[in-house]
Amino acid sequence: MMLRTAFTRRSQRSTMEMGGTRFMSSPSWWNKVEPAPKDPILGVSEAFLADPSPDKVNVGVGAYRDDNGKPVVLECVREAEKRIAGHKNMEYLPMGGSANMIEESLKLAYGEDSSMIKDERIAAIQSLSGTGACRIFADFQKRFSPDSHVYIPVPTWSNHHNIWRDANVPQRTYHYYHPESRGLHFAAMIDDIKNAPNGSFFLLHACAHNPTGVDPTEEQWREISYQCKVKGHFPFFDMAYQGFASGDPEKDAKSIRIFLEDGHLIGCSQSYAKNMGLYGQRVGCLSVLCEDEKQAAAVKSQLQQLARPMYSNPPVHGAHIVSTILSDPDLKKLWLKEVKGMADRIIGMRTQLQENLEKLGSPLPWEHITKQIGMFCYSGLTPEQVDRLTSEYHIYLTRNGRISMAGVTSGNVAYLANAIHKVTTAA
Ligand code: PGU
Repeated sequence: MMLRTAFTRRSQRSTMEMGGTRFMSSPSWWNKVEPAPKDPILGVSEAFLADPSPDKVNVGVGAYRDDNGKPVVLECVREAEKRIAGHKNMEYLPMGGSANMIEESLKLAYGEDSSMIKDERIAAIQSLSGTGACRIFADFQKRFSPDSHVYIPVPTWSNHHNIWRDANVPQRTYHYYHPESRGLHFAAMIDDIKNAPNGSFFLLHACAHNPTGVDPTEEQWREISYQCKVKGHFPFFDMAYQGFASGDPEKDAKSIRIFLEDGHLIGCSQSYAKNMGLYGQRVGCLSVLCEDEKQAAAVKSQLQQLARPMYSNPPVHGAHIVSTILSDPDLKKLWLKEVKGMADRIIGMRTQLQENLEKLGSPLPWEHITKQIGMFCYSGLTPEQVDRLTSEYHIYLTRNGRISMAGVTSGNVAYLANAIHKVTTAA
């Protein structure tokens, strides 16, 4: 504190001495810069950390916690780290990242025996997790389809808007969520697909839609794929939660597989933040399915060239962890078991939250808590009710009413339910 005061006083001086000459110090060129608005998701984590209350609960950020509310490092990750320790150097990866990690990632998204992988039709690079994959893709879109828009669902993960904005790609929206039914606004979504100009870019959440927890059924995906095909749209799948919807990464890739069966060329962002708990390692994969091997090689080289001036090449440790796990049958089996364990704990918490609210005699409907899937519950709480949860109960969540079910535990579910009941029934 003392230090900061002394520093401020010194920096406020308007003149300074140098070599016997007095200089007027001019104001910095950034002195008109205003503070950036708080991030709607990560800003919630900051506020949570700053709250000294022992009762505080963080159901803001989508980060998995165990039933004691503690961050989890998966056993398969611990084991992979042991195997890596002392056996890997810390050299730069190639610009495109780890070839082995990429190959394993493509198998997860496109299918173990995908002919597209064998035919080398997929241009893919290791990315800085899901965010980095989306951003490189958005830049690629801008560079090679400069007049195109991107169609984004309403609502979506807030950072999608930032990513495509900073890549200078204009955004349009398509209907997705239907607030009254708390389900998919399927008919309106299809209309928007039909009404978009031919060849539009559509951003789709592959599974466990964030923030709504509402996914199309298999049959609805088939219709979405068909309509996109009729219009020649380009689907870009953001798959940040593979495994978190059903507990099985294979099942959660169904949307993508349907589009592949229908002969689409697609783009795909994969993240290991959630399903391997590698949040801070920033490891993911960006892929673009091309018409042939030659085109894929060209696209890959361009994706690499977009990455080069930004961060040169991706971080190495997370890539080693992922490739160690996915290329060893026993570790992969352990991973699949652990993903299922995380998904199941969340499903259990959904049931408990709903039951607790019903036990309290809440007059409101809460079935959507158990109907929705993935990490989030789109609760229907208003921004004002969220503010009360935070100010009166130290419960932190985003103002759109999204509850990260991954932060709900046997220890805090009753407290959470009680607080929700209070702010939704009492004035
Ligand atoms: N795509 C979607 C749909 C996401 O929900 C997230 C993370 C990402 C991509 C990016 O995740 P990476 O960590 O870059 O792989 N959303 C979380 C995490 C916090 C955040 O906003 O980045 C969330 O709470 O919505």
